Amino acid sequence: MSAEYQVKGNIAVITLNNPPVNGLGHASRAAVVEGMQQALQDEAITAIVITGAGKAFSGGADIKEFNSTKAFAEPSLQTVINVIENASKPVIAAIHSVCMGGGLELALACHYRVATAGAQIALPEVKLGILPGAGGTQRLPRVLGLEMALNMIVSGTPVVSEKLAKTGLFNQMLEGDLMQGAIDFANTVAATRPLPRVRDIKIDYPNHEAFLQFSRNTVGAMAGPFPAPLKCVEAVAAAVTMKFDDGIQLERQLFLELVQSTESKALRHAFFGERAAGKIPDVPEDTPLRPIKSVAVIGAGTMGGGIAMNFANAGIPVQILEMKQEALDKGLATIRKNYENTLKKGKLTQEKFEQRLALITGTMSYQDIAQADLVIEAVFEEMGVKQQVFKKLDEVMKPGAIMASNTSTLDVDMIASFTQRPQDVIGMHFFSPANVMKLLEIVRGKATAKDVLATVMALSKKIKKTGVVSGVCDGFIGNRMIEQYSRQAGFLLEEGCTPEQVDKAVEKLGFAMGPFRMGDLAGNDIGWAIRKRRYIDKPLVTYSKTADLLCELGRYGQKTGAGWYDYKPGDRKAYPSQVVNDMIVQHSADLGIARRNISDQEITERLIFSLVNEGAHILEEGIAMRASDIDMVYLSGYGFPLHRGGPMFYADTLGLPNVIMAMDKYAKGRHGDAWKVAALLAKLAKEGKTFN
Ligand code: T1G
Repeated sequence: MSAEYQVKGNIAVITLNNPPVNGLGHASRAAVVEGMQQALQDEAITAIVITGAGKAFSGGADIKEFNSTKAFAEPSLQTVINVIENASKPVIAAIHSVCMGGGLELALACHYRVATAGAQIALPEVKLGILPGAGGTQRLPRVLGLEMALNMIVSGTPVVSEKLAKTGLFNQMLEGDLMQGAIDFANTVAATRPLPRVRDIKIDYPNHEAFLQFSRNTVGAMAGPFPAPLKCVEAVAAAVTMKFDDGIQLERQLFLELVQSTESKALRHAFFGERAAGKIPDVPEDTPLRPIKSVAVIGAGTMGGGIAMNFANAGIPVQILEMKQEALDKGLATIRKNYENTLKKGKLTQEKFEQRLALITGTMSYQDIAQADLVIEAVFEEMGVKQQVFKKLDEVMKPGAIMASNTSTLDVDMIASFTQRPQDVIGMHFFSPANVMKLLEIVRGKATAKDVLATVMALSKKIKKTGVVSGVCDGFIGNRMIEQYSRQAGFLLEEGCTPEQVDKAVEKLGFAMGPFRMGDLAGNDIGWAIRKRRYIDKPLVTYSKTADLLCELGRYGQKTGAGWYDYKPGDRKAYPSQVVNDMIVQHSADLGIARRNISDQEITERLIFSLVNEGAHILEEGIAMRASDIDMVYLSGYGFPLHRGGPMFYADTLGLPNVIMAMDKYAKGRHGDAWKVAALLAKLAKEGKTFN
């Protein structure tokens, strides 16, 4: 049963009980209606209290049901709401902890609402690409006023209950025991008639048109590819321009349009994907964690400094070990500057600024970090250097210390073999800038202990990262896939494209930055070093030479003032470069390639499907545990457009047979070997299935 019915004196109490957040799934909805009917038929009952068990009043409709018919199976949420609002006895919502989405809409249908402080109140549907679909856009403005309600609905941002204490949302803020307070309140209103209904509140907003037009303009400007925010404005507008029932009808129509949209399905996929990534099937959720009370970072460069900031931001003391005083001083100065910039922007209080700086110290002695619970090396990306570091760590670190490498591609098993305790070694691959990018690839070595893995996964949440587990392979998940993407980008240049054409094509798809602008930002010399290693390790894998020719010209990107594009001092804008375009045309001639016009569709298919195919290989090899993990890597670490849901989800929406048809076409062209369809992709397509 996912709602319990109790009687306390003359008060009926219906308690939602559908852990973890009392999602209003079909069983809960049916139980509430059953409880309401029982209370209304029982003459001894004078009032009804509805509340939630555990850590929430209710987190809203059960999003898991949206892709099935259960979400709308009777009793629908609308039916539950009508039963409550039209009840002949007063219904009181007793709110605590979390009251969101459909949970808040259910509370708004009650005649009264009481709450304890600290409850998160929100209509966050817009974050899932939908809008409140059970009356929230019509009732919330009636208790909060048009502006506050519209801000909450368009942003989806929670407001803590005490901040709403003086609004029409709550009849009373309770201290002490919520249930007792609610029952006492219920007894005081049991005889009150007529029953106050939110829908009967009149909204007096004379110049609402001007406000709504302003809202349309501002919301439209920031909504990007997502249709939901503007539809939220239209639904809320109905609260002041239409009769209540007409407004409800419009809200329902807009909700149904949005819930079927690809954008919303992508956002719901990302919501669950982020949570699924934290689950490791063979590591029990109650695995005891190793306490992480102090951290050490080796290397005070860009990565080391950024990594250290994550822990200071989470209130964990962190020591940075650097062997050269000058490098250490420079690294600490950069961290201070980063925090000063945040302080200047008003995104950090002076107190937090000082706290965080105080948590970061520097040292040049390995002995000083020996007692750290976790040490992360962020030294030069070369196995010999890693070997020296890990041998030293093995000597000095206390027993049980977790030793992590921030390597972006190297073999974590080999790194672990440099120590006598491979079970304590793991990969923690941060993405630059490490204090900003959400993605953390957690690389599980063959010997990595389960409690080490569980500890680092839990720590990723504490430092506000999206932790995704990867097995050991060259490039793990993200960089292994981006290699194929980069190969295709280079081949496209040789066959007829300019860097700008390729970038514009994927940016039109929604990427923040195409491959060539990204290379100029990150530094083209980084890819150059990796390719030099791969020419030796994998001589059969072909690459375009254009990127090497570019680096031989010293055009490493923004840091050298020139890359695939030209740059002007103090100006980060990328200007197409005649020098580069001439180099590319000459290279095509040297290869005897007749350059041709290439469509944006071919560009985006070759770039994205190369990611999808490599992702399928990664899945079938067990490097990634699930397709949504791969999507989370690309959404949180590589700027894949959120409204497309990640490469694997995007392929699902196109239909895998269509992906294979396109790949077969490209397999007939140059470097056709790059288009060998992964067995898993072929199997899923043949069976009419999807990755997710
Ligand atoms: N439906 C189904 N499962 C949900 C859920 C929901 N609404 N909310 C959370 N979960 C699961 C989540 O997947 C995870 O599962 C577990 O609960 C803990 O979540 C008609 C249509 C409520 C603030 O958008 O913001 O109502 O991984 O890790 O950090 O207008 O969850 O353990 O198996 O996030 O304590 C609107 C979304 C729905 C709220 C709790 N509501 N949820 O945060 O835990 S649409 C939302 C959250 C709707 C109506 C419309 C947060 C939370 P698992 P968690 P948390």
